[in-house]
Amino acid sequence: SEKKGVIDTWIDKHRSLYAAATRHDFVVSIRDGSVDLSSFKTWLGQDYLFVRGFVPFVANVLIRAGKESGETSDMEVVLGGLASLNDEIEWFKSEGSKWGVDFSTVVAQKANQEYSRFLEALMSSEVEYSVVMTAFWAIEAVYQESFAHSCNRWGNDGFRQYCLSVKNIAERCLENASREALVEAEDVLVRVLEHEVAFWEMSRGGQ
Ligand code: HMH
Repeated sequence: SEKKGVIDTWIDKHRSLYAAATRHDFVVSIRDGSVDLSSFKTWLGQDYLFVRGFVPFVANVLIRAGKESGETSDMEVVLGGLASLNDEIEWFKSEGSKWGVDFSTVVAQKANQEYSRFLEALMSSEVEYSVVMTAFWAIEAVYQESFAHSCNRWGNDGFRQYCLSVKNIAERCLENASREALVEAEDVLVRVLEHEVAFWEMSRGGQ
């Protein structure tokens, strides 16, 4: 953690994309309270669907952490993440009823569908564990960083610590990864950031 790892090097290299994903106008508008209600409701419905698709992805990471990781603690970290997704779904449901968003009628928009397809592709056994862990970290870290100062759901210290644990797992795996896996992991990190930007754009667009 003191020495700069490969993930931080990549984040530096793709700094403007990382900033676009974590300091998007839509998130800033949630933070300062100026958010358009219909955009917020769109985000709520779309993110609820996203999380439902994210659960099988994390379950796949959990299975791989049990089978392929050299460290027993990897599985416990991922299990903690899966458990918090259970709370997250409950949180979405209560926000949905608070704001009058009926999730049963929400249909995934294009950016959401594309993000789901990307997650499905990552569930293939062809994709290396180090690459999957990098993607997993990036997906969680974008929300942690985005909401660090505005939403306790993702801004709390426990979630911050959990993201750091996932980052440490990814870093450890990347230290022993092949040249090809490193290229793929950087590409996957960039693609997560692009999907997150598209997700915020979609939310801001409303409907
Ligand atoms: C789009 N990315 C999106 N939604 C989420 N709930 C997360 C990441 C969780 O970290």
